[in-house]
Amino acid sequence: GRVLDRIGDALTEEQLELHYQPKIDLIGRRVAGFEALLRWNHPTDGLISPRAFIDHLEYTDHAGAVGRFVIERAIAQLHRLDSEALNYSISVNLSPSHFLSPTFCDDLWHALQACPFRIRERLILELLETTALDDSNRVIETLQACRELGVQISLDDFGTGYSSLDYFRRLPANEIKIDRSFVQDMRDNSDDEMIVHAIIGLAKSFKRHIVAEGIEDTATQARLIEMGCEYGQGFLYSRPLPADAALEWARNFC
Ligand code: G
Ligand code: G
Ligand code: MN
Ligand code: NA
Repeated sequence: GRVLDRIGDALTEEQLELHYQPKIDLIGRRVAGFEALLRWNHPTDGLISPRAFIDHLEYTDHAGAVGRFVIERAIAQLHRLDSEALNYSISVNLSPSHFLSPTFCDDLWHALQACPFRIRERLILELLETTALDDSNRVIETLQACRELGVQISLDDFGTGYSSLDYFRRLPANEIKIDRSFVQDMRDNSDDEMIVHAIIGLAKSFKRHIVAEGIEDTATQARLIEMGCEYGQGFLYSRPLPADAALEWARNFC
C-alpha cells in the first residue's frame, strides 16, 4: 500500500536501521558474532519488520540501494567493533535481486575499499539457498568473486531449496544455516530431527561451518550440541537488538 510506496524515502530520510541477533558458539559458550536484520523505523507506523516490505522491495528499483545500505552499515559496525578490539563477525542477508544484478560485485568492492583483511573476513554474506539455485554458473562466479574480496559466504535457510549434492559441492560457501523450520520442530518431530542431523553431516563432510537458527529451548540446544552443531541463533539467547543493546548483551553473556 501507500507505506510500501515510500520505501525509497526511507533511505533518504534515514529511517532504515540494522538490529543485531547474536550468533553463539555452542561448544565454546561465547558470542561468535551477530546477524544484522533490517528494520524500517517509520515516522508514523513505528518499527516495521522486513517481513512486511522485503518481498515487495525486490520488485522495486530500490533493492540495490537498500542492499548497498545494509552492506555499508554492517561494515561500518565491523570497523567500530574492531576499534574496540572486538572480533565478532557480522552476517548480512543479501537481497536476491541485488545479488543477481550486474553491479553487485562493484558495490561490494567499493564498500570494502578501506577494509583491511582482518575486517573483511568478519563479514559474512548470507545468500538464500533458493537464490543460489537461480543461475548456477553465474551464482558460483559471483560467490567466487566475493571470496576473492576476502568475505565469507553462508547459505541461508538451507534445506528449503533443492540443491543437488554435486551443486552444493561446487558452491564456494564457508557456512550453511539450517532453516529454522526444521530446528523449531525437531524436539517433537523425528523427521525434522533427521533432516537437521543429515544437514550437519553434510556440512561436516564438505568442511563447511554449520549454524542452527531458531533455537528456542535448552532441550533443542542440548540435542544440537550432541549432534556436533557448531553455532546457534534463536530466541533462547536473544531477539535481534539495536546495536548498542546487542553489544551490552554480548558483554553480559557467558
Ligand atoms: O528479522 P525478521 O524476522 O523480521 O526478518 C524477516 C525476514 O526478512 C527474514 O527472512 C530475513 O532474512 C529478512 N531480512 C532481514 N533483514 C534483511 C536484509 O537486510 N535484507 C534482506 N534482503 N532480507 C532481510
Ligand atoms: O530468513 P532469516 O534466517 O534471515 O530470518 C531471520 C529471522 O528469524 C529474524 O527476523 C529473526 O527475528 C527470526 N528469528 C530468529 N530467531 C528466531 C527464533 O528463535 N524463533 C523465531 N520464531 N524466529 C526467529
Ligand atoms: Mn539470515
Ligand atoms: Na534463515
